[in-house]
Amino acid sequence: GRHETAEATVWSGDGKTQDELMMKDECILVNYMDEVVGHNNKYNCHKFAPGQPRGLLHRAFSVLLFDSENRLLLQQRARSKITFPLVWTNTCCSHPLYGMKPGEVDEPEAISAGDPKGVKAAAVRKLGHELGIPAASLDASRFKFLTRVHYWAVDVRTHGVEAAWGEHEIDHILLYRLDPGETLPLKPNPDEVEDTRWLTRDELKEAMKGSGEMPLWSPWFKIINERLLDAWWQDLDNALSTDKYVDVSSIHRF
Ligand code: DMA
Ligand code: MN
Repeated sequence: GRHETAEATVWSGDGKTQDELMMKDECILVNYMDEVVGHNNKYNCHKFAPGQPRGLLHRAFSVLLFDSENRLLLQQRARSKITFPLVWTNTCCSHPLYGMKPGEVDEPEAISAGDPKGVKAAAVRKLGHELGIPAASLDASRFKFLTRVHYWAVDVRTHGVEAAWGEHEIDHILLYRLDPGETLPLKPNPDEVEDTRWLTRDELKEAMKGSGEMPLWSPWFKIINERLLDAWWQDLDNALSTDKYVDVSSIHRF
């Protein structure tokens, strides 16, 4: 099948369905200080149900990939995603996982040093799995860890009496900028990504009004965009450094 083609070596989903990934992927459970307190599968972490009305707080990451003209790569999540299908969002969102080699569980010291290598390794892994970007074309040390965002959100489309799907995460924001003339090969994995677009700041503002062909947006990207990203992007547009936004100690709670 699809997973035995050459592309599959880039996508590397191991032939697993979204349901199987929900049971197999072990997310990292954290407390409000983003300290590791355990692990549990993606299914349990994202199930909003009596006894755990906001799921289980876990660690996540959001990649913002910009080209040298300061356009941001957006993705529309695949229709087969169990959580938040078909919504538009930032380049790549996922979770560092427990039990991976190389390891993806960062200790507080790595985060306060501004170099969470586990999260960066997970970002390389998922840029391959979701967008078909070969690991060899990425340099993990070029991810700029900016800050952390703590939020929860429910997918209202799945809101049932017994349970719903949602997110409750401390999200590590990673910025990656391409150099002038640098491009990355993209081959979106249809099990993960429905569509992609490179948008300027103004184009994104227009698109997020929701009246055009990109009507649905993820709750976390709406939060990140409104509260933080717009300021970062303004400085990218003005060729000012985003270094001043590196904040390894705060956890922004929205
Ligand atoms: C979860 O993303 C992470 C954030 C920041 C919402 P996801 O549901 O796309 O993760 P995955 O594709 O790895 O299941
Ligand atoms: Mn999550």
